Amino acid sequence: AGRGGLLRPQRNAHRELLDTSGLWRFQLDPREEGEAAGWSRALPAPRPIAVPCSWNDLFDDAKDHLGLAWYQTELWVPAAWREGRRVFLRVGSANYAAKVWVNGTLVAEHFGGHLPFEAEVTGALAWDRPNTIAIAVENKQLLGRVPPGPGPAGGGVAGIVGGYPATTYDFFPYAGLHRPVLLHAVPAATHIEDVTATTRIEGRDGVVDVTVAAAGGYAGRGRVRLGELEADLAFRAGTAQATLRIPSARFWGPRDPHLYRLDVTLTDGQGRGTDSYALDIGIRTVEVRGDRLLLNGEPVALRGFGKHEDFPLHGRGLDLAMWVRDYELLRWAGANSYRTTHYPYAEEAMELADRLGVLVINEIPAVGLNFEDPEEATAQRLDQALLQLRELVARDKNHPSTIMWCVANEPLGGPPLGGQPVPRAVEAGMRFFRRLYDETRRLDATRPVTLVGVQGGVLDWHGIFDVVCVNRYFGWYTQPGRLDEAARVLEDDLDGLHRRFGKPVIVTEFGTDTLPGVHAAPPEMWSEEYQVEYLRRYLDAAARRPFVAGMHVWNFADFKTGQGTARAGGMNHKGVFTRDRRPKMAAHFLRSRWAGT
Ligand code: GCB
Repeated sequence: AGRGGLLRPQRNAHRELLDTSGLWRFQLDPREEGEAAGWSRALPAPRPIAVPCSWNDLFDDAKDHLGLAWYQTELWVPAAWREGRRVFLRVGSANYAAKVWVNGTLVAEHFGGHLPFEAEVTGALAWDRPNTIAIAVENKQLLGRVPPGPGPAGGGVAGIVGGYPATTYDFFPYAGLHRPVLLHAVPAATHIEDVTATTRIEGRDGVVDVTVAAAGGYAGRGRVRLGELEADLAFRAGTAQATLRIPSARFWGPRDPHLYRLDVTLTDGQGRGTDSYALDIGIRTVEVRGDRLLLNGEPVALRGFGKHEDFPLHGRGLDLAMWVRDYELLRWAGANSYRTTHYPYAEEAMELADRLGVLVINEIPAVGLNFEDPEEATAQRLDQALLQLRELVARDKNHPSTIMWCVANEPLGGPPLGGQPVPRAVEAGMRFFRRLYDETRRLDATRPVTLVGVQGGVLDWHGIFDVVCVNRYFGWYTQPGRLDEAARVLEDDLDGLHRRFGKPVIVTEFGTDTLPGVHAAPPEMWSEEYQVEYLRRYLDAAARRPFVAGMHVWNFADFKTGQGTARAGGMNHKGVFTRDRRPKMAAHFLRSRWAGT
């Protein structure tokens, strides 16, 4: 709780948790009259809505509504929380901007659609009646936001985006309360605000460095336990550190995603616990050495996908069944990795990745950046990007599955697909990305940082980062229908990137729109055969190049987009699974390649 971090709330002997998920009341506010009219206390004409869930697929009149809308619920807070407790309200994700009221008192305001925020509400609560929680959310596509709305330069890749609703990116701008809203209570005297666990490998030993932050400048004692091991914590000005060494440790990785339970406890003068927090950690290292990406000191090759949080009706709302199925399908296909394209995913998804040994490139929502847009917009975006980066690292720093941070997807510094870069835009991007790179490393020096580049885009920016990630569509957007030629262009391109940067290269996107059931021999675009032959050529090219540290197919599954001429049925069809997770031929092909079956 509080400034220290974004620890996921948990229930234990000292902590309480109340999940408000369920049916809330809902009302669109297209004229933005609700705040002045007191809608934070009661909605004049509400209808029921599910939380968490996007609002767009639930009501016809809300489908393309990206303006203001109100959520409201009422609940009793347990009387036991009244004494000796501080109570916080935590919103898992409100896409994009949100204001939160408790019993008519404004308690929080937040920008950014995919990361949690919380506010202390102790003083705002009532104990003799139900409490009213109201959250106003809007997802306006504005120039200074991250992701930005369409600017004068258009933003995004013309012809693919720019449909309806207009966005700078190629996915539907789902809006609403996408993750659970929680109330949680911690001890009032002091409580654990943050825990940071970093791990090292020394010979066969695993070394865990733990930093704990406790509220109110806590200067007392505590302890940290890891299995049989235990260390004392002596707090000064609210922080304490300890190091634990596990002899002959089990190192976390896809083959053995072993997690150790780390228990942190604050203690009183008699050594009795006053607060505690438990964390499952994996002991592993990630490192770039020359042109190799190393996991636990060994070269690793990522096999997997770009994804979306996207499912019929739920939209981007947390769907645990979808996540469990998706991880099962990743395993089925023999994948070991994915990227959180193009925004941070649910904490539950990160927890599953830890447990199942899946390697995650964790990305902030910086998609659709165009450095030809006005300088003022770029300055606002930098602030938003930094904020989201800080929140993401605070939320996910302890997940062993997060092996890399990604600060942007396909920024433009000139026309895409091979146009001439615009020097002023290239320089603006250089300053922007250097700042993001430095800030990421300052927040977390234990993980490589990357940027995902667009085909034909600005190459200079990659020089700043630890790993060169590129999206490539030779054989689709260029060289259409000409797979052999596309493969030659790809190979030259990869070798050029290697010569220039000498770093590991990951092809973070490559794919073709594929309509299930459409067949063609010889393969033609949009057919299942074409997708297979395209993927085969890309994987073959990578297999011959040890500096290629990963191949992420675009996309895991078909996903909803805006309406436009390039997206039949309002969908991007580059999935190897359909939107309802049925395999196309390409899924079977990948399974035979990656899982060897
Ligand atoms: C890209 C974008 C992704 C799009 C994809 C496509 O490069 O990163 O968001 O969906 O291309 O299919 O055009």
